[in-house]
This record gives sequence, C-alpha cells and structure tokens, in this order.
Amino acid sequence: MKKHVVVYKKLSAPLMERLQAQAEVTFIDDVKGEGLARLRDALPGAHGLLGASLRIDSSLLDLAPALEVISSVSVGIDNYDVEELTRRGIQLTHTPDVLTETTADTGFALLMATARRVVELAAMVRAGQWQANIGPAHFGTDVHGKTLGIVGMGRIGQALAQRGHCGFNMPVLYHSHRPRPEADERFGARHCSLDELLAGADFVCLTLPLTEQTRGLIGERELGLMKPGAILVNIARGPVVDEPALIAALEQGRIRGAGLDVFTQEPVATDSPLLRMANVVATPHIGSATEETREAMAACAVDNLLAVLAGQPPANPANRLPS
Ligand code: 8YV
Repeated sequence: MKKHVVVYKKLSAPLMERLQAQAEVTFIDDVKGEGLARLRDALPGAHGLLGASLRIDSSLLDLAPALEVISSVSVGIDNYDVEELTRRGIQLTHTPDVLTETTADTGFALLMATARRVVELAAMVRAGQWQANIGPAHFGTDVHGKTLGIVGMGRIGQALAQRGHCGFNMPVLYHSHRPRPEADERFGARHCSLDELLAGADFVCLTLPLTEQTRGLIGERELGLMKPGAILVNIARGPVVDEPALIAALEQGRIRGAGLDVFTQEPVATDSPLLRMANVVATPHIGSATEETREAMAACAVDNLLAVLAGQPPANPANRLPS
C-alpha cells in the first residue's frame, strides 16, 4: 500500500515521476493563497509533506494524525516548531550542503553590488543619465583587502569566508557559538565577540539561522557599533535584524549601506523605506535560487522523504526522534 504524500512546492517532472512511483502524491500549489484550504483538506490522510516557505504549526499538525515526515526544501528550519514535531514523533528533514556554495555566491554578489553601487549606477545608465565621466558623487568603496565580518560560521559562513579571503585578500573576523579552528587555518579567520566584529568589520555579513536567541540580534545598539562606512549584508533571515532600527541607521547615514536578500515580511512591503534608498540593494530571497541548486535541493528533499517513509534514516535529519 503506497503512502500518501502532499507536495506543496513545484517539482520538476523527473522528480515528481520518481515520487509518484513510490507514493500517492497530491500536489498543491499556492499554499500562500487559496491553496492553503486545499492543503488543509489533504492533511488528514497524509503520511508525508514536502515543500518550503510555509509556517507549519500545531493548527496544521492537528489535521494530520498520520504524518510521519516533513521534508523541507530548505536548509533553514525556522518555519517549523521542531520541539512539537519531535514530541509528535514526526521526522523533519532539510537540505543543507547542496545550497552552500550558491548561497555564499549570493552573499558575495550582494556585498559587491552594494559596495560598488552596481544597481544604482546601472539604473542611471539605463535611464540615460550617464552624461559625463563618473566622479566622486558616484564612487563606491573597495572590497579587496577590507575586513570581512561573518556572523554565524557554519557551512555558508565558511564558504563566504573562502570567497573573501582567497578571492579578495580580505582579513576575516567571525562570531559564532564556538570557534572554528578549521576556518581560522583555511581562511586566516579570527573568532571574536559580536561587538568586536561590528566595530572592526567593513562588511558585516549575517549567515546564522533564525532562532529565539538570534531574533533581533542586530538592533539599534549593534548597528551603532558598526563603522560609519560599513555595509550590512543579510542572507540569513529578516527577523535577525531589527528592521526599523536598520532603516533609521541607513536614513541617518550611520552605516554606508545594506545588501538584503531577506526581510521581516516577505515579499517586502512595496512601501518599505528600504526600497526607496539608493544605498540598499534588495533581492527577493534568491539565496539558493539557481536552476541547478533548487533542483539539487528538491532531489535531496525527495530522497529524505522516501527514506523515512521506507523506514530508513534520512541523510539530512533536522530533529532527532526518541528511539
Ligand atoms: C529558500 C532558504 O528559502 O534554504 C533556505 O533556508 O532560505 C532558501 O534556500 C528555500 O530554498 C525555499 O525553497
């Protein structure tokens, strides 16, 4: 008897066929909209869920008494009440590693684009306003040789450190819950306090997960410790930053700029002051969003899901069920 799986993130045809060969699949699109009602209707018979970007809490879990596994197409697991899933004996899996390099590429792209004012100046050219040689009013700031500060030195943070140190000769400071000797050695990195990092870095890059401990970590006090010419890059989660405090710091020129791929509310409100500032580069949560990486993530999520439904340990567990 095939298990029943509810998929709420579009899969490529080969992956959907692979899943359908081993499970009864219900695909539901647009769970942020009218699809949520259809998802709720499908939960009572579901043994597995596969998707991303949907908050799954007890109100949904109560509708799914047969649920065995949630396979998230993401490395971040802040959309899930992990303790509640564990209490209910539901395995959560995620997709680390396959997205590390792509997400670090996104972080460095945002760092470069913000430092060199690429988006602002490209828009000037497109608008036909390039009328003379570029002068001081349009200068950016150098990246090579500047100090790279990384908050959260996991896989993505270390990949970012590699780009900065090996590619741009940047000294690397990092703040993490523990020192990473391998990063110290490979990237000439130095573990330090958050305050020391904020005061010393020219680029402050956030790569840490969103937890109750990291929510609001970068607030008015922390932004006030940053150098006036420093740039904040956020490829972690929007709520790690106190967004009103960031807006104030940017409006008052207390930091040079910000490269933001994540926001407290996503999609970001169209009337957000962040979208009116030339020194802010805002992208729509594209951290892992390449054809190759999103397909690799979805394949990893399908593998994780099928392993658990077959009674096997998944390659990427995100919680540990009592044995
Ligand atoms: C996307 C991410 O949210 O993996 C994560 O945690 O933030 C991004 O990769 C996710 O991939 C959505 O499918």
